[in-house]
Formats: sequence, C-alpha cells, structure tokens
Amino acid sequence: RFTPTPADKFSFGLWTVGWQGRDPFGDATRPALDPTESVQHLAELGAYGVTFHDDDLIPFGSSDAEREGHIKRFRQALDTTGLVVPMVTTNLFTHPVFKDGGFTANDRDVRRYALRKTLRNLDLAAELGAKKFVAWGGREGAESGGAKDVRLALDRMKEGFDLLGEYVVSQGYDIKFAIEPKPNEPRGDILLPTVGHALAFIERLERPELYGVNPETGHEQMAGLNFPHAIAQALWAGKLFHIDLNGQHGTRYDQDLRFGAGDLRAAFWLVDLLESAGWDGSRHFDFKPPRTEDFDGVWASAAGCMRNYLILKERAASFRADPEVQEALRASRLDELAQPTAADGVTALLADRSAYEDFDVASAASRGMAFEHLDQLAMDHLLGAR
Ligand code: 3MF
Ligand code: MG
Ligand code: MG
Ligand code: MG
Repeated sequence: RFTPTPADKFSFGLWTVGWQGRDPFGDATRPALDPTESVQHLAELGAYGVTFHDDDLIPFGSSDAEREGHIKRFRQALDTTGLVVPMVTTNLFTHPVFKDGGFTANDRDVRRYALRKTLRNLDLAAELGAKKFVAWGGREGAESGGAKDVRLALDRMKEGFDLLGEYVVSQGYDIKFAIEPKPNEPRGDILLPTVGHALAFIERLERPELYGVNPETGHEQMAGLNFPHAIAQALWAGKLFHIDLNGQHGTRYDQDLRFGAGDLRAAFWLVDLLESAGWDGSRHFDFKPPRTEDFDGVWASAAGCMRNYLILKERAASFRADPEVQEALRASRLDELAQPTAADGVTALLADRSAYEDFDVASAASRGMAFEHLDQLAMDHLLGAR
C-alpha cells in the first residue's frame, strides 16, 4: 500500500535529490551525488523517470570528450534501471554570464550564447527521447525599474521561443516546450511571473501549439495564488504540458519542500484534480531535501513525495466515491454548473420572462450553497476520519 511503481509515473530532477544544500547564507551540507547514483536510488524507490538541466549531467565547461563520457555513463544507468527521461531543461541561471538573463539579457552576445546553449541541449533531449523541454527563465527579470524595458524584453523572449520552435520543427523533433512561471527569486521580479502570464504570452508566439506551461506548486503559492485553480485553467486551455510538484508555506521564499508538506489542502485538491482529469503526464517532483538532512534523509524525503501523492490519491478517490459526498455535490448544485447557461440563444433568453421579469431574486438570494458541509466531508476524507 502506497508503494510507488513505474506505472505511477513519478519523476525527479537530478538537481532535487542532488541538491547539496547551498543557500544564500550557508555552504553545502552534503557532498555531490553522481547522477548514476541518483538514477539507481530513484529506480529502487519506484520512480519511472529522471530529468535534468544540461549542467546537472555535464558540468559547465566540459570538453566534448568529457561530455560524451558523462552522457554514456548516464545512458548505461538508464538502461540498467529502466528509468526514462521524460523531460530535459537548460540551465540559464547559474553561471555569472546569465546574471542579467538568457533570452532577455540586455547584452545581445549573451542572448545568442543562451540560445546556442539551449539548441545544443535540445539535441540532447531528442537523443534521450524526452518529449518535453522545460524553460524556467529564473534570471529573466530585474531588481529595478530602469534596468529592463519589459516590452522589449518580451519581444526578445518571443524571438527566443519562436527560434526554438522553428528548430524542433526543422529537425523533426517530437518535443514540446513547457514554460515555468515564477514571480521572483533569484531576480527581484521575474518575467512571466504566473501561469496566467505565461498562458497569455504563449498565444503571441508563432507556433502556439508547441508551447504549454510547467507550473510549480510553490511558485504560484509564492504569489499568493491557488495552485489547483492555476492547474485547472492550464488543463482547460489544453496547456498543461508538465508539472513541478512540491510544498510551500504561503508567500515567502521558494521553499521547495517535499510534496505534501506546506499547504496540504491545496495538495489534496490538486491530486483530486489531476486524477479526475486523467492527467497522463509525469508526476514530477521539484523539491529540495532540507539541508539538515544526510543522504538517508534525502531518500526519505524523495520517498515521502511519492508516498504523499499516493495517499492523497487514495483520499481523493474515497472522497469522490462516498455516496454522501455525491449527495452533497448535488446539494451544492455542481451538476447545474455543467449545464450551459443560455444554449437557447440570446433571443430566447430575452423572451424568457422567468429569467428576469418574473425571476424571484429574493428567493434565489436566500438559497444556501451547502459548501461548508461539502468541505467538511472533504476534510474528513483528507484526515482519514471517513
Ligand atoms: C526554480 C525551479 C527550477 C526549474 C528548473 C527546471 C531549478 O525555482 O523551479 O529548478 O524547475 O529549472 O525547469
Ligand atoms: Mg520552487
Ligand atoms: Mg524551484
Ligand atoms: Mg521548478
């Protein structure tokens, strides 16, 4: 029970379990993990996939021969464990050259370098069979108003993404892009700060069908937003291409806690949503085992992400299957929300006196919605009290 298997489609970034615990105030608390060791452990824990930034696998500045060696050893680890690479992403934030951004750096030569680094990484993604390519523009932003002309920066962002789209089409790669929003950190303000901003940006691209979003739990919550609502709108738009699951306590720094920590009720509704929507992509964890942990703690934290997802999946299923919940949903008229409002058309609506002239506003206003009973049932299921 609650034991993950590859069929659950859990995946982890190499940078998650491999995080050494370096933060703005303190040095590393753990030694580096070899990527092949991470692959081995994640497979043993029941994961199906592993993801990485180019620099997680191939240290920045490696020679071509070293690069090939790293890729070869990684491929061998994948072959022996059966782990797959569903997603690849590019690091355009660690090296000082990207201090003012990658695609939107004021310096044109830096932007051209960022695009070349990304194109090279797209080739690697295709080589390893990844179907999703995540782009988190952590350094695309500013600390002060005059430093960035945001309208021009968005022109450059569009130019960059359009060029990547042109490249995958010309190469015949079966790869789609997932833009990861974040409001701030490490920049004071980051461009495309929320899922909503990213969805609007995508519609301005030349090939919008190639682009979707990769929302992260904590990133929306840092902006004080409702994560399940963001995911619901992304699903509604057909734009949920990937997801970063983790835990966060409200609007503070990016905590990257293990999934299930932080806002547990949001996690419950999120799992309920993903499972009822039939989400068939990865359940990808982008978390950081706290720097208090040794390697036992790292693997306990990774296992906890998956276990919490499976527990919440069971809790959400028991909520949906409960006849009393189904009755409560009807009492709250969720079925009525599924009915079109005016399928009879504007003329019929105008002719319908019961819709306005004879509408009993006072009686409609006095109807209770019965949401509190419904929510208590959810709470009971979440807490295992039913
Ligand atoms: C930062 C993030 C990033 C992205 C990663 C993958 C380092 O807050 O969430 O993790 O998820 O770049 O795209
Ligand atoms: Mg985060
Ligand atoms: Mg993060
Ligand atoms: Mg992330």
